[in-house]
Amino acid sequence: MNYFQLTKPQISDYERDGYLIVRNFLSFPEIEKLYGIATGDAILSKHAFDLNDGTGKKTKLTLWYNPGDDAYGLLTRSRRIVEAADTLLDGDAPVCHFHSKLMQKEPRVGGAWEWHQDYGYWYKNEFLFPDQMLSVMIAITKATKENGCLQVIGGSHKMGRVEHGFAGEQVGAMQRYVDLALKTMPLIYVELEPGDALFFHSNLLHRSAANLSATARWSLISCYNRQTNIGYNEPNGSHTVPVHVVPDEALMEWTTTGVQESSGFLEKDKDEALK
Ligand SMILES: O=C(O)CCC(=O)C(=O)O
Repeated sequence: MNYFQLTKPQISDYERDGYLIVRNFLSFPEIEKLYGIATGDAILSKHAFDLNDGTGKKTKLTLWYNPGDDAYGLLTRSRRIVEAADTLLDGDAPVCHFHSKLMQKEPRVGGAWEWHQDYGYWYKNEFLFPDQMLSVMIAITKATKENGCLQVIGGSHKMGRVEHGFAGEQVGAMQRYVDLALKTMPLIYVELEPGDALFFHSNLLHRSAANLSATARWSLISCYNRQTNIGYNEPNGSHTVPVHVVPDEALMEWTTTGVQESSGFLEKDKDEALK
């Protein structure tokens, strides 16, 4: 397996744009294995919940805090992701995993995500340093305009945190600032092939439209944080536990399964802060 490392131009692109797309981050056999496990994963389905968007359409996801030895955990903990996060995050404390979400945007019903910054949510959890938090989205299926791929406003992470209010069961950025950002910076549709990765800053404005197509859009989003960036109002301690890194080969070579009950799932009714 090739040793993956971000290049200097990739790092500069991330700093300038607040996001970075890495094509073929996972090989075809890796994504095939992950997709096979995810689609037959009874524990994943058991802990999935629906989130209403502003129009009452539902989007389904499963969220957990502790990455284990299951297929998703081995990817989330793989050297290539953790080292890339370490390169892109501000500071030098160990990299921790905050949480992962398996997004299951089903055909014709998968609801929209309103314009927001992840730090719009995480600020409410009283994290102080947005530059020490980022997310990595791995496309498990193709993500296209038609099936509601992620949209981002390039460079919007440089605006700092925008005020957020509620939009359906989600949190949405103040429309006036979204409109101004759209007038000033480019809107990008992040179309991905299975196995592509998107790294994005916690203050990058992003959203996605409903999936009105006939194909599902599934992705894994893992969020990382520096150990010294404490979420004073975040009950789960995962975000200060350094990631136990595994070799990139683990996903293919280790015996693995679907997500485990010990992963620490978010149950929607118990917690109003969804991320
Ligand atoms: O997967 C999507 O469509 C949007 C997800 C998102 O915006 C988020 O998790 O912050």
